[in-house]
Amino acid sequence: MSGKMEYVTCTAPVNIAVIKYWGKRDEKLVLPMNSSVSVTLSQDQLRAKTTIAACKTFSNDKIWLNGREESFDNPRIQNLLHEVKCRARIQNGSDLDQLLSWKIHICSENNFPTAAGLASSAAGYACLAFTLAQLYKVTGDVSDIARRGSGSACRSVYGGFVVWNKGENIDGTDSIARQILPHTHWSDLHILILVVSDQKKHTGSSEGMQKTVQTSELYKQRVKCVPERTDDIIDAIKNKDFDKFAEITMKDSNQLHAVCLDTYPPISYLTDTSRDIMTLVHRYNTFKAQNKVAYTFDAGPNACLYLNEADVPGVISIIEYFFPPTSQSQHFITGLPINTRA
Ligand code: 2P0
Repeated sequence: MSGKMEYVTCTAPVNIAVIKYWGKRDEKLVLPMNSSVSVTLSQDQLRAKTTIAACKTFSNDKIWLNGREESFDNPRIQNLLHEVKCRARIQNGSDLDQLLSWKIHICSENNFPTAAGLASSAAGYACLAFTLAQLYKVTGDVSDIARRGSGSACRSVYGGFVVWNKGENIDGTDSIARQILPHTHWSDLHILILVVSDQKKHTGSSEGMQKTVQTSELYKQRVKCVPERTDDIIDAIKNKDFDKFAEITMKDSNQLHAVCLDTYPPISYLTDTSRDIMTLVHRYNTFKAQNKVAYTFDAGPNACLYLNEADVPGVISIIEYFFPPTSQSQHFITGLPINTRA
């Protein structure tokens, strides 16, 4: 330690789920009702970057997100920080007592537009957990630390194809993410992100999933069928079986939005344009006599399309033909090779 100040900077990527996380069995520990599977995107194009400085002379903990100061009194941040510090004390004994007593300043920013409608909290909290772990010299898996910030963040700790096992333990120790395979396993798999609307979503994910668990009958059925679907998509990834991968991805996205609509009062994230994109993808796949493109939608109207690299130019030209950008619906289209985290 240098005496007066310590600082660390790290980056973390975005991930897009193909088996969706929706619903918690423990709100405080952020333990999910079902396991989920995702693909981590390349950090060249989409990433969060966090710098944390700890200083003897800082009088308060502070945090800035994309240049704006936010409240540090956020239970998710407090929970995450508490866990990292506990682990630091266990792993390092009294060596870090001085550093752990200093206040910290956190500065985090994303390199992608908010308009992209991506789960910025996943990259942001993964980055926060990883950077804090570096600062306090915590070793080992940090996915369960990231999970305390935002559930989906635990998947952004790893690159390539990732599963977040829901776990069985009540203390959440087995609710962790792990890499299924690195991005090199299926390096021609690409993602296109279509921005349908850059409006802020009306119902946040945390609130939405809580209402679904409380009120949806259909959700009980979803929880029963996700384990088999998770095993099947992991097999499809291992076998690079795009046809199967696409079918499961689209069915799971559709089921997520079905349980949202079955929530009372209903939650509706998709728009007419989202549904038009779904129709176009199915027509394209029918025309090609196999699944060439898969759509998936998170808690918003924007589409993420999975496809093989060879199909990217053709699919982009069809999308540009049917969905020309307008002042209301701008399009942010990018081809993203999957990659590992730095
Ligand atoms: C996912 N989503 O698996 C799903 C699909 C949105 C739809 O994970 O309450 O922001 O912070 O744990 O992680 C969004 O949920 O929710 C999410 P919290 P989070 O990517």
